[in-house]
Amino acid sequence: MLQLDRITLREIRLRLREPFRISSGVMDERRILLLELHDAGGVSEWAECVAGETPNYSPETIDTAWFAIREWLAPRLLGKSVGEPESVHEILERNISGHNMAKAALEMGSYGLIARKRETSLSSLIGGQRERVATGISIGIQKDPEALVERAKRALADGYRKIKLKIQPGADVEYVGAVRKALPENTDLMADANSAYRLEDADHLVKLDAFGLIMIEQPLNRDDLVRHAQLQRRLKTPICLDESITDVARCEDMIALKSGRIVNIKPGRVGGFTIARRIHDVCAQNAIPVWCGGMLESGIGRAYNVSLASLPNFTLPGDLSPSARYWDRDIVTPEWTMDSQGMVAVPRDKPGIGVTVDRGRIDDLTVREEQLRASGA
Ligand code: OSB
Ligand code: MG
Repeated sequence: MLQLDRITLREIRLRLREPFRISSGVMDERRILLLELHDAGGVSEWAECVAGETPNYSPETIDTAWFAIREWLAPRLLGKSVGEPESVHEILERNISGHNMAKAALEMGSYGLIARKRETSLSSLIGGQRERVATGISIGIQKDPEALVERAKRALADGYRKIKLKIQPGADVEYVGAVRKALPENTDLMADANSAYRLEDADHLVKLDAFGLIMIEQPLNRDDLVRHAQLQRRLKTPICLDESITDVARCEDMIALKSGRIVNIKPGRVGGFTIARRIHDVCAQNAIPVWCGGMLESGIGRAYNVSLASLPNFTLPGDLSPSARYWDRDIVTPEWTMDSQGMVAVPRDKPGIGVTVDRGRIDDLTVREEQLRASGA
């Protein structure tokens, strides 16, 4: 049972150790929306909204999410009794379309809070099984192929089990080819285009087939399931969809149309754990491998992703890099670390999200704060 009597929204600013460039934009400082969910029984847990600063990856931003949570979503939970975290999705979904990242922050926070209340780990609450999850790195677009090769070599030496290279027109075949040549043949390499191409680029993208990539992520626009299917018929390399998969139906359509063969699951993009788990199950039934994507989360959002990635069909390494890949100092203790085999430990022996939030540091980083309470409270 869950009864939220207060939700604290905060915006913190956290500077990335280096700018992260993808085809649709560059980030150097993250504006992160954190939520603290307070249960009437006195227990609380933290959650993170993964919306970015600009609507390039998805239509949502930190500011639209803040508004949606305050105006429409949080009022549906505050002051009400909720039996199971599974019912939160439905409560938030009814007659409110979109705003998946805003919904996800509340929905996932409800799972975290219930785990904390039951003194069980988030991973066990959702049926996770792995003690450790395999980790990949996502490397942003670099100024030239040499710089990218240097990054990729370092990542391999660090132990990462999958290396993802961001690409865009003008920084693709030559860049990926240089990395392929410089790394051992058996290195799992992939590219992520973040929708930078059109179907007319198919002849060009076919050149990537020469590099034996384990997948190419989201080459075309999010709504282009039919075009992705046309492109997949031309490519040997499996297409993995990210931006396109916003709900279970979209995943079923991908399978029916053969628009892709692998799915990147980001719980924030699909509205939370309930749908993330349904997509995981649909994929498992259809022999579609899945992996957990990242949105440059702080240590709080990372905790949710690591727990999700402990489910059985997350068979490919996730974008779950350790804290030090992103930040000089994270906002949780212990910070997220990776061993030399590229594995991150799932905190299955700790209650709730499994990390302690550094409240003093968050206070220092907070630029805006708002308390949400049940109306009339
Ligand atoms: O497409 O996966 C993506 C970051 C921001 C927006 C979109 C994406 C990404 C990443 C980052 O690739 C992965 C990570 O968090 O390490
Ligand atoms: Mg992606």
